[in-house]
Amino acid sequence: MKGLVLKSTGSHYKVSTDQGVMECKLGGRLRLEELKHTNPVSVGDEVILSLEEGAIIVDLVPRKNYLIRKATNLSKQTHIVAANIDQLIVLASYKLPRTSTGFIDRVLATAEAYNIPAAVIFNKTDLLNQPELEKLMFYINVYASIGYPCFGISAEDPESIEMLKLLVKNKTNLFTGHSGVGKSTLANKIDPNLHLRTGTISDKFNKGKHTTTFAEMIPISIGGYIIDTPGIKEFGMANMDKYEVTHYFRELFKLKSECKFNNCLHVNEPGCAVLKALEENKIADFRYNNYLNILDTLE
Ligand SMILES: Nc1nc2c(ncn2[C@@H]2O[C@H](COP(=O)(O)OP(=O)(O)O)[C@@H](O)[C@H]2O)c(=O)[nH]1
Ligand SMILES: [Mg+2]
Ligand SMILES: [Zn+2]
Repeated sequence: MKGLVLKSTGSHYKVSTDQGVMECKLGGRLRLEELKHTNPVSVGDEVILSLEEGAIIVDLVPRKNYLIRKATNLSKQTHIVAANIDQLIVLASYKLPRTSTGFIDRVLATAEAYNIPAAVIFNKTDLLNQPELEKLMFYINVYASIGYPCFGISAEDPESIEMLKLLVKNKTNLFTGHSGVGKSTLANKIDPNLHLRTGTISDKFNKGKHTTTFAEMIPISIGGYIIDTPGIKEFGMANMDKYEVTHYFRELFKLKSECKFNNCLHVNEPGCAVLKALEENKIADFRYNNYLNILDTLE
């Protein structure tokens, strides 16, 4: 029998099947994988169940994609955040709290690296005055021109919620973003039956803790799922090769073949098409600076 993993607590898995939701355990062969990953099976995984001796997950359907992070600072193990994600939604806000473009671009680059389509949504636009709205529009235009669905919304605005519903409907959506940007509030607006806890107290409590916090995949009434993930801070680009990073900034990748040297890092090389485009204002300074910052962390 096939099933879809909605939640894992480490030893037990909540699996949705034709016969309803079941509590399952992991079969022996899959448990061997625990050497590599703290959780060999994650939310979003399609699994094969055996019901002979209790409900046991005996196999895993190959994943379309998955997102990992390092389990702890010390261990070599990785933690699978979620699998088979249709869309990663970076929830940001211009103010209260301010989301840096550095954060947004790291998440977008990670999404590119893991083959996950991404969108950038700026919440809390109701808090902005005219000059702030104009600055936000600048960022929105940049992301939209690169090809990311991107718009500003406000949780109390019905039209905003309709736009958000269109974006998430019938997809498995991973919501990510700093604590306090409105992830839970918006999920509750998308599906008022959810009653997720809002406010930042519980999130603050989790901050800085390295114990594994598990994401949960929540079915929504309009079709599809929302995965609200903690632990976004650790979204790793740690193992990335410096030369790889260009591939994960779409607008840089497009220019790469025009650079004089094919191992160009676009820092100060002669004949660099990226530096030329930067000078001609064809790519955004902030995106380029965020690219350089990622390179720095890899050196
Ligand atoms: N002004 C304003 N406040 C919002 C908006 N969306 C959420 N909030 C508030 O921001 C706080 C954090 O929201 P929450 O959903 O818990 O954020 P999460 O940590 O990302 O899940 C709560 O007090 C919400 O009421 C919005 O669009 N505008
Ligand atoms: Mg929340
Ligand atoms: Zn170059």
